[in-house]
Amino acid sequence: MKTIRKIGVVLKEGCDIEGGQFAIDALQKHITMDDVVRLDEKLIKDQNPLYLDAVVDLNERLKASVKEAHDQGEFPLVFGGDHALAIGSITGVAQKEHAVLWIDAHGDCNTEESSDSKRIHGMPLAVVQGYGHPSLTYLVDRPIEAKNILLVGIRSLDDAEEALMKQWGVRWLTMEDIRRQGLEWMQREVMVFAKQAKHLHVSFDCDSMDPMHFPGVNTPVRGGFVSHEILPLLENVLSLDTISSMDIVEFNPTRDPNFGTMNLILTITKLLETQVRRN
Ligand SMILES: [Mn+2]
Repeated sequence: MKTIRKIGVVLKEGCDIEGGQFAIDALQKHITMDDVVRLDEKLIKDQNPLYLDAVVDLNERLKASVKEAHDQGEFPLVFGGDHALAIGSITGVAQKEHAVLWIDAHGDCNTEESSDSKRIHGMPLAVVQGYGHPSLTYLVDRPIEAKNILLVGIRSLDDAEEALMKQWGVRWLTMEDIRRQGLEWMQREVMVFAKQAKHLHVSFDCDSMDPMHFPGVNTPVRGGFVSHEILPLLENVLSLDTISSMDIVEFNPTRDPNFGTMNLILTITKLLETQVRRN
């Protein structure tokens, strides 16, 4: 039985939207964190990408915490905080042939050149492949290969970002594909991908969900998943013994009046605890 190490990351500077900094406080009412990583506000400067030094410093410390957990045979479960933290949560565990399942409304494959907003939370999946600002890619010891990446739930890509994803050979399932081909098709595609992985990291962005029911996110996009579409998929994926780490990101409790997003995070955490205990 594996121990889960729960790591909270207090971070909103990757997206620069108010409210996300309270995510860990809100989650700690229900979840005991083993470690909490905070941004060093002294490092905040106007930079491109936005707040680069502060986000790099945070990811360096997060990477060390995740790596320590992983090296001790534990399962790092990282709560955020915006998606910029995936740079640390993935580089801390990445081994040869490491695969990443990225569940998100967005592609998060921008570089500081392609990005209009210059926000690092739109860049982590580029960075872990080794693309982007050198201060960010400096954290990458073992780039994730495009063939070992699958994005699911996509419905908002920037044009330049989409061109990069095509060029790199990253594969993604859009929400449109999923609606057209059906949930069973999605399940099959994801499980074929996940089952061939030697080591699997799951990055779950709460904005993959439909904001009508799950509004507690920084950058909502209409037309996302509902619970019964995503929970069976996660249950299957999390039951694989190759899954070795996960992050749950972009929770903004100030936009979650009925606790829809909060409750979903608690449900996924319980699901993971049950599945990891079984492995
Ligand atoms: Mn994201």
